[in-house]
Amino acid sequence: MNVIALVVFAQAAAASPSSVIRVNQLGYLPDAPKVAVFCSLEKIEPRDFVVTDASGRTVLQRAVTSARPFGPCATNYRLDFSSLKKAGMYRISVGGVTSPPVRIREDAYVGAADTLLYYMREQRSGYNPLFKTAVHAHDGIVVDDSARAGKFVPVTGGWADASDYLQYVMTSANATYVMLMAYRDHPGAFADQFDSRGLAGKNGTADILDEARHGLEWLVRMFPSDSEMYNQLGDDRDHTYWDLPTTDSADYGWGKGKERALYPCTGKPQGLFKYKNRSSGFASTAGKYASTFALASLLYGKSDPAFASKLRARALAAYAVGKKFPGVCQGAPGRAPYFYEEDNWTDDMELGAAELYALTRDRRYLREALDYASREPVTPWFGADTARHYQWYPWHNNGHYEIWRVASGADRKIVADYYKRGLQAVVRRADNGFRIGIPFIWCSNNLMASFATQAYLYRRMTGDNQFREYEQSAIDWLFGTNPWGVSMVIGLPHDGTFARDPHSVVAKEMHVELTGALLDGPVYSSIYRNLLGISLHEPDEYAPFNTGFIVYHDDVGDYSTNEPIMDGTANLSYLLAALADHHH
Ligand SMILES: [Ca+2]
Ligand SMILES: [Ca+2]
Repeated sequence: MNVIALVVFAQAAAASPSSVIRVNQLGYLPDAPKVAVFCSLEKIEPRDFVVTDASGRTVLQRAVTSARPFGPCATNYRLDFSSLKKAGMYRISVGGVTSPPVRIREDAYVGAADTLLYYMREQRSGYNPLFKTAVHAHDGIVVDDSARAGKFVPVTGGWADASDYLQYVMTSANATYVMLMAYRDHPGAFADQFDSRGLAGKNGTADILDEARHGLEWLVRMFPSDSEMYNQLGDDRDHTYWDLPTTDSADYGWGKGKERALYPCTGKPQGLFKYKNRSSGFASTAGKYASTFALASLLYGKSDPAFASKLRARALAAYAVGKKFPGVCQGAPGRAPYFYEEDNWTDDMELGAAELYALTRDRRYLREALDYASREPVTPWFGADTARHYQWYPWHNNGHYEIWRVASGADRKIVADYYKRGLQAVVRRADNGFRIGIPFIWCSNNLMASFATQAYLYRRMTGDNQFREYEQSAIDWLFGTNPWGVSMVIGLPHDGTFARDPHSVVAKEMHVELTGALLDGPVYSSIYRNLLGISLHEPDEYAPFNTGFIVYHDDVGDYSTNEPIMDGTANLSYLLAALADHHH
């Protein structure tokens, strides 16, 4: 750090207030729980808080609710203004501190799920509407499989996974699945303002279906025959150069910028260099193909029967592969020790079986779905302190909800209780002022979104509101009720406080705002300190709030907390669509 930077750093620190009120910047639904959080770096004891309306009139005065300190907040109070239901713009004041604008609006979430799609379109491989040209158009060449190594397979398409350009069926199938599910349950939440290539202009199809179809077509290419199931495109040789997708010069052994390496599922540990994964079968990937294709086949039955018929056949074939080869097909490491370490597969087969039952009405699939569900009732990170990278994935198990949709009586109660057990395990850890009980491992925002989604699904399935405050706290956290006061989705809301320096070469070199991107989110400070090759490029504007057990940096150099993530962004689409559609 040079001397000038040190001076700027000192000034920024001196100017930072030591007490703040954090709010959900996107806004509060009139009938939802409404809580702001007061955080002070010092020990202080305010008594009442007041809410004033746009004309400055006091509309509510209440006692603060004390809470256990959390992270940098030595003093934490919850400011519960749930009784205020009238739409409007307000401010909250306590102890000489005033909040950012507080919005109460029926339509607080309208359009929010569509905003996520800006980032999805920006991440496209094949034709990319930001660059207005095809990117990564030559994929790919099979590696790591003695029978087919060296074979070219046309698999251009899909989405770059994050700010690197690797592509995974694991994350892409889940992203596609969740977008289809969001459209099925909340079609009214989505608009039609873009065409199938992602360019501005209506095409008669909801934009979320345009995006899901972009994913589906890539997934069909990645599972071209019953004996060829591909899992990953590219590896961390991608990280050698920090360049744009249009000029990606990664070299997979046959020249810079040529075809990328294509990894099949093999059922055996994989890794071309020093590190190996722990792959043991096909089912984690096969189950995801099956569920995504089966749900899509149902949705396209009327509008595109030929495509629906093809998807049905691929869904049945994928599920059969998963049955034959139980176990996980993990991400393949390259030269670094980081890879997607998915250790569970019964969740994926459960979801596949549930969707195949919905599609075929063959009761064998429902029985198998229930059997798989009983083998992992609770997604194991719920209630845990830590987990390996993407060890329990998807972050929440949509299979329980999908069984509930098609099952009856006692079976519906069984799967609702599975969700309840997971929610209880997180809530037991959430006695702090932010009511947050997730572990702050890498990609904590995905855990936050999935906890809220599971709580929402449980509430919808049972009418039981006992987790409602925690569901809302997780949503609020994502939109600014966190120690840093930062919305974790870029551009939501457009006048809010959100990341200006995400870890992204596209944002940096193209000078574009990555609207709609969900960031990785805060991590344990112990994780941040131990990551390889990580450093901040500028003074940390949030330094006073990075003194606790978790950290977040709005800095292009922090790939652990400030990198946008494709699957997390898509995963959030269901929850935001449901919140936009909250009367139904
Ligand atoms: Ca459209
Ligand atoms: Ca899994």
